[in-house]
Amino acid sequence: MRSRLASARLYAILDLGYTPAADLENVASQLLDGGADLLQLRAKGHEPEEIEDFARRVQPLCREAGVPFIVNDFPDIAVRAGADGVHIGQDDGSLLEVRKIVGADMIVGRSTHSPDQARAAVAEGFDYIGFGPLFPTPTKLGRPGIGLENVRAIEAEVGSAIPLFCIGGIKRANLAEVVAAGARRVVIVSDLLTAPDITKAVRAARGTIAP
Ligand code: 3NM
Repeated sequence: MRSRLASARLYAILDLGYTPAADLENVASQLLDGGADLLQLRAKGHEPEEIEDFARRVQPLCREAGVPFIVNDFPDIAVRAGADGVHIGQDDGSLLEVRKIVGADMIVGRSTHSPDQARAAVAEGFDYIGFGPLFPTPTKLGRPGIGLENVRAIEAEVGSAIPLFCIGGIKRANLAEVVAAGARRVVIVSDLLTAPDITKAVRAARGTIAP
């Protein structure tokens, strides 16, 4: 699964803010069919018991597709659900604390919101980072956009050490511009989950980021 991470270009997130719980398997299958290279479950505001249930439902689909499955925020749930990794934010403790729960083999990713945070995550030893939000986004309210100015430099510096996924307000409509600014890997959430044909939307995005 680490080799899948190393070559990943498009990271999709199954976000319960957009996808009703009843549609999880269906939408996960569409994201996987379209060619998502990584899949995260993000269920802000749901109870841990519920999130574990969601994770147990999505995990087998990712496993069958050979796509790493990452759980947002909950290392213990990631372990119990048989996920391949966990993603944590800036306020969710240190890598060492997470490693005590998930062990040495699981993928652990970190959200970063500035070049300095990105450098710090590499120094700490995270397996990959999100870098954003590039643009303000309703999926993660309250953060200004970083913009595209730093993307090329941070991709050259940090992205050569660990996979760096640009995130936040990225859509098929601006993806070419994001790639032209130097992004090699991206996370796209709402633009894929709200597309009328999710599989087709993922395929189009995947083709733009890595033709
Ligand atoms: N994390 P969309 S931005 C989940 O900057 C998330 O760390 C961000 O969703 C960060 O593609 C973000 O709909 C939301 O803008 C991304």
